[in-house]
Amino acid sequence: EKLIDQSVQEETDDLDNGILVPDSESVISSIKYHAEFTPLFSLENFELPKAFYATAQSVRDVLITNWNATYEFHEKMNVKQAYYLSMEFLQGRALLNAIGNLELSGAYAEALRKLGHNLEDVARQEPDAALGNGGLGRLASCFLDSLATLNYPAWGYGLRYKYGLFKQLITKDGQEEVAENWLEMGNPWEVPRNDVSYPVKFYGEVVTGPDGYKEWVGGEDIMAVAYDVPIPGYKTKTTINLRLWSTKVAPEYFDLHAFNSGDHAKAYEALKKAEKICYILYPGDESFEGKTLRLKQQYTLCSASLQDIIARFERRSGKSLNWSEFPEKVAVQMNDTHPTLCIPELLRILMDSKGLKWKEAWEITQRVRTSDRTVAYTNHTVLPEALEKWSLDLLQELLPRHVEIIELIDKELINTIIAEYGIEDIELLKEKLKQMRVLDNVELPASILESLVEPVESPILDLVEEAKSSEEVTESASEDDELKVKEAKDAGSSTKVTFETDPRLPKMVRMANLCVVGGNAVNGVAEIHSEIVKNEVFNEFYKLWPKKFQNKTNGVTPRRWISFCNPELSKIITKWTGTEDWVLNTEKLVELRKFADDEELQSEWRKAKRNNKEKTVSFLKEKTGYLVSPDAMFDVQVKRIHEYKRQLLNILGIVYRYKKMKEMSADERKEKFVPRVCIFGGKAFATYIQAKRIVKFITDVGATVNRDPDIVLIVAAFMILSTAGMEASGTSNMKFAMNGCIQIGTLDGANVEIRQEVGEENFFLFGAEAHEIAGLRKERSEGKFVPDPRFEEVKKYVRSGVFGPYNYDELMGSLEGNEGYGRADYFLVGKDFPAYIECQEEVDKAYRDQKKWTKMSILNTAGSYKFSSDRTIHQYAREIWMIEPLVLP
Ligand code: HBZ
Repeated sequence: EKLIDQSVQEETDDLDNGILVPDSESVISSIKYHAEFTPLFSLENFELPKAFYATAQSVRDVLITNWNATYEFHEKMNVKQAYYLSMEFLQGRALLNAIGNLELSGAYAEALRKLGHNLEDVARQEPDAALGNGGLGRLASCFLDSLATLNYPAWGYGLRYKYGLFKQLITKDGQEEVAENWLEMGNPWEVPRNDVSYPVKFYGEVVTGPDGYKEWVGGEDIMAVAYDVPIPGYKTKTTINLRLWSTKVAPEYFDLHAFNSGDHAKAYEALKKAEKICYILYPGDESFEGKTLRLKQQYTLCSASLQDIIARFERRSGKSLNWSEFPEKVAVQMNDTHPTLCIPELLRILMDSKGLKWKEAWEITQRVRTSDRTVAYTNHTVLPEALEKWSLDLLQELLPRHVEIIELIDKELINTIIAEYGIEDIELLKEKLKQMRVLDNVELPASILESLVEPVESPILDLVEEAKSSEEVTESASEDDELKVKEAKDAGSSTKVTFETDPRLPKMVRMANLCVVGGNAVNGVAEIHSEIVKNEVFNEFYKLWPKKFQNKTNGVTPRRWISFCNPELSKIITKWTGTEDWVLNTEKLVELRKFADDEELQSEWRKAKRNNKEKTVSFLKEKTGYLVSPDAMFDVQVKRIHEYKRQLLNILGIVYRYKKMKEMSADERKEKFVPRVCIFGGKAFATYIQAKRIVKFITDVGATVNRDPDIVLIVAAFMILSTAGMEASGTSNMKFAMNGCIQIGTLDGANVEIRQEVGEENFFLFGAEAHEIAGLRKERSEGKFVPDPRFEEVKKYVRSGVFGPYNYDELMGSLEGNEGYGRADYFLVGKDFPAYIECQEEVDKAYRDQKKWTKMSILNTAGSYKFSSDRTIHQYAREIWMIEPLVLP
């Protein structure tokens, strides 16, 4: 409460900053007003859920005022604006974040207290807006927070899924999924905009009009309707917009005739079809599923957003509309390939509705002439199975006009490749085309085939080649020879080139290639990842356009991920850095380094950590029934369950530890091991069988270990254990470092940079490095790998049935290369296992020295300054979008 009173004071002090800051009395009347006038609520019945909705509505009033002011200002200034297109925004709960950014936490806490409630309890009522799977979706949400905070003119565009990511139940059989109906009680943060809607077409056909323009006609139209979610910045009035599209039937498609004649099912068919599009977030993570519904979702996002962006451009330009200025006003960022269709969609609108020629439209889309960029692409994965490839047939059926445009883009690319590599070495050219084309397994366009000739055995040509490579050749002689070559060609001494396709395989569109060709910038999300993007995944494109490729190391918002979630530690940071400024300028965190050995800071630091652990203890008790000791080391891994993230390595390490403990006397145990609470958090994709087995395995180990009276160790997980080169970045690692957690991990993703910033001695590193992986896999597949006896021991132990009757043969077999597993231990768990458990022994040793441990912890927070999404957003703004901050007067 002291903390709250203090912040109330600070907030009242802010009144003259021009930021709207109500005091607690006006907050009370606003909450009361909404409690009375919001449907379902009444003042007499002011229970927790109702208190939440009335409180949220009252915060929304402030947000809308600021949103309107920001919107009007941006409209007037007409500067270049960035648009972040993402199929996912993992917003999570908004209440504490909104009042924190508005600096109203104190006023709201006090108001609610006077109304008989505690702010934290009220905030817990909010359903989780889980419109994302994991890192990619959460990154988008952190970016919005930074964009608003840094006063950038920018919007997010996404889809308003009725059901977010499934809820996870842990049963005796492992994970079960249940639908997450987050909108059940209504969403207090959104503003439905019935005045903003656009038609989105599927199917139909393309016709050419008398003037030569193409028109896409027939098919099915649906309507995309906007729902705006205001995104407040921290300590600024700037409130930007997250526009989420929902889908409904276009009025002309509701079959009133069928309804009137009693055929209700038929009447509602179109309605259901349209609404179905935004029903559910695809729960896939790092995997690609080529389903029609997903394609419809992607196109809805792209089409509605582009129509909206173009309408805004036209409106703001007014009479001085000039399409070539589009890249000076608009930057579109594609969050992975999911919104790739915005490239052909932009071209389609420019050509078919605005009357531009192909060349003009193409230049606007991927402008290379000036420094202004329109469309850019961020890659988040190097896993081949995650790269999107849509069937050309499916696209042809659903979006026939886009296929024509994609063919034009493919042709542009082919011409560029020919210009780069020439036609002399036809085999080389074919190879390049095969690797780089947007269309896969599709014959070359006839016009291009005609221009290519394949050399045949020709004495003249041979002679020329010979002469060219000999040093004595003179200019005139070579000119002479070229003439002969031309004559030889004209005389038909060469044959038409054929470009082999396989009729048994489907024709595909490679979305990542389309993004690289149509986009003006391509970036990875951590240094090591961007290097892999340049040197492996898109190496051919990198050779062609080296300047397109950039790195933008991810970041997370320090508001949500330290300031609001860890108030105790935040207070200490403010005290020792001497200012609250670190929340905006995380470089200030570096100041902490100076005091890392200071007894007083250390003791405050430990106390805050201890209190947080106690909160975690109550939380675990409530959620799992297990009571754990706050004295133990908490060992945490939270992320989607995936083989490459290697939760298996973690759990096998735990099993190994458990077995060793069982073999020891109590005294020996105490001496050798530090007590640990191991916590895993993460969802498995419902049909990813191996991931589900891992969940089952973790819960089985937990059940056994937790029941064991001998062992003071509870399994209920902070680690990046991925096979090196496979985790693009990781962002939980950043959150953990900010909060002073010491990490154990491989040299992968952003870990590389985190370790560099926090210092090698404050990061537990183990495992093979990215450049070794291919060789190790080869060795493995050739049967040359000799497993460590400790690895054999732990698998045998698991198979012996200590963790219950479940058959673990398949899970353990996958680490060995049993039949049926082509990719024997593809993720190299066996290879890294010994290094991992040895590294964990080092962790135990370090933990015993609490002074050293605390210092390591402080240095992690101090070194985490780089991983603020504010830094990331400034880089995108300056190096890709070319936009500048615009502070409201
Ligand atoms: O994006 C993650 C990466 O695994 C992680 O390393 C990185 O830090 C993060 C942000 O850059 N990727 C995802 O989260 N990917 C997805 O969630 C995903 C969702 C749907 C898909 C494919 C991937 O169809």
